[in-house]
Amino acid sequence: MISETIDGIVLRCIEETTCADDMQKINVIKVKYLGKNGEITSVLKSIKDATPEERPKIGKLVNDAREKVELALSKRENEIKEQIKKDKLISESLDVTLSKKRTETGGLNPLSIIKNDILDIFIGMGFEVKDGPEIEFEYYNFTALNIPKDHPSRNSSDTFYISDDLLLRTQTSAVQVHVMKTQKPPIRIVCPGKVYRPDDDATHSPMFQQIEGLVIDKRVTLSDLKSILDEFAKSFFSASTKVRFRPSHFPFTEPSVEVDLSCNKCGGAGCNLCKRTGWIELLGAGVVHPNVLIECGLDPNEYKGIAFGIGVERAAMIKFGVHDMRLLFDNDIRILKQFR
Ligand code: 2U9
Repeated sequence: MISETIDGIVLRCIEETTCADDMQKINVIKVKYLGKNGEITSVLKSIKDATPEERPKIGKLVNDAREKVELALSKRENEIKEQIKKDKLISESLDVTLSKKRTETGGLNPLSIIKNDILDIFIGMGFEVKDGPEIEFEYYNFTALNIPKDHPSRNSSDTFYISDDLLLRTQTSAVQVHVMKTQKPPIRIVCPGKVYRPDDDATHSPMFQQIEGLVIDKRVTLSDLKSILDEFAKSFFSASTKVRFRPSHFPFTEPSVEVDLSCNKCGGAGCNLCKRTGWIELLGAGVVHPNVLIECGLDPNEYKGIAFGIGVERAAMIKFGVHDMRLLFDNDIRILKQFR
């Protein structure tokens, strides 16, 4: 009987489908039973030899068989796909409790750390940061700052000249001259940047960084300068730091002062850092010379100025206890790592 033959085929196909454990085997079974020359297809082909009454019965039997086989195959196919997904999830699972691999990261050079610290303190007091060219006219670097033609700092032993009137700036005060000539007071600026002088030893480098500050307003005095530098000293060292002014001379300020901070290591008692004096010299400062105001187009009877200057390398050496400036430029990772 043809129905028994078909039942047998369906049973075998379902058995093989249940045992198949990958998609390749499923495809082989599909071809074997449902393909062009497959077993179920062959039964359908035999319809041509059947009597007209038998034909619809055979057709129905084949269709039912095909339906059962297709259902079994698609069910198994889904099971296999589900299993593949589960296996993948297990093989690709992450152990989030594992400790991570250490990665080396870079860091700022200690000089940049100190420069940023200093700038932040002045920005907090309302100063604006301004920069300018490193190649400068001698007029902005010297003449406008009341530095006489015969001043030793103008000698080629103290300044890198590019031509008669062009040089590598020796101080960032030149930037402040540009600002004074173009901006109406009140002015409250700090000018950080590289400066160049032909010096080279443990405490001097041919290139170093300065931060020069300037305030121009109708009424600013030496006492305002003292308040600003007091505030700076307390933020830079500690709240108990004291500031003292000693008389000095700079052509661009009158009066001029050297500014000492009480030693942050011994608190003023005297130690090796402050050379037993209790004080550390960190800045130069003063009241802007009237000649500088006039040269920059300001009337000294209307406007006053106060100014100060800090060497960034010196500040870093003091803060980090480094005795040789060259260590800060050498880029030896073992040194630089200590100041992160
Ligand atoms: C203008 C007028 C005056 C800025 C000043 C100093 C004193 C000073 C040094 C600190 C250490 C340079 O890097 S260093 O060697 N600076 O002593 N700088 S008063 O005076 C100015 C600036 C701009 C128009």
